[in-house]
Amino acid sequence: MDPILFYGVPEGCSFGAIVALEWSGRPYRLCRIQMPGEVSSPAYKRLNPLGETPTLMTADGATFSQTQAILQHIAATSGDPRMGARPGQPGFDRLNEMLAFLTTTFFSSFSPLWQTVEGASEADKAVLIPNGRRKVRKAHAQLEALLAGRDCMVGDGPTLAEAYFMGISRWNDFHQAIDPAEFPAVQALRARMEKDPAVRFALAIEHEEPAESAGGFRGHVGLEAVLEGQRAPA
Ligand SMILES: N[C@@H](CCC(=O)N[C@@H](CS)C(=O)NCC(=O)O)C(=O)O
Repeated sequence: MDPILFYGVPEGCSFGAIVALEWSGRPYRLCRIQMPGEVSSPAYKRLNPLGETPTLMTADGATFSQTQAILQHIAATSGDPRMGARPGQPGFDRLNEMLAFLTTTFFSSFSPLWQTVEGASEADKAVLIPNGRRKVRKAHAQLEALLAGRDCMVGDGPTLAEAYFMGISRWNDFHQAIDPAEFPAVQALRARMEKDPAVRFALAIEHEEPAESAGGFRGHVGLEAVLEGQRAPA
């Protein structure tokens, strides 16, 4: 069985895992999960009790969540250099440093701003918006510092870190928390990565537009079909 990535739309943080799967060169399928709604349904929670995307179902039918774990699983099944360094190789600690920064600080800096579109009262918005903008600004300033003197986050890159970064950094387009020109290294990295065929593929998939895979994508599968398959006798 091909591994299946359950990715959230619209604008989900699963984006980086789609890019990584494209880079991996290995066969995979995708399952589209609507947020909010389907992501917290009892059906989806049979695969991921947290009610979040992404979730990966591996070739042997096991499921797990957390982007960092999913990215490292994809890396372990691929020899593509864009997966980044392996344990003991130069760049491994830097890759983990960047992935941890992006999946914690950078990701969560947008949380107050997302709360404002999830039914917050006007009084709550008055607190959440300035707090969110401050956090997004600080996270961008920290990423700018981490990129000082570099074109990529790790070595000559790009790596899994850039794949994940691309899914999160576009959230500023929606929230307009910062002017990207204030952080030129971050802006330049994003502009370079926008040309990457796997990034273009992931965007097309999210927007349900014609998407050209590097070869590994074997099509979409529905959530019900996956759950039916789990029920079927071996
Ligand atoms: N720590 C998780 C966070 C996953 C997460 O928050 N996913 C969001 C989409 S970006 C989600 O599924 N949200 C659904 C909801 O809040 O209803 C990871 O890194 O994978």
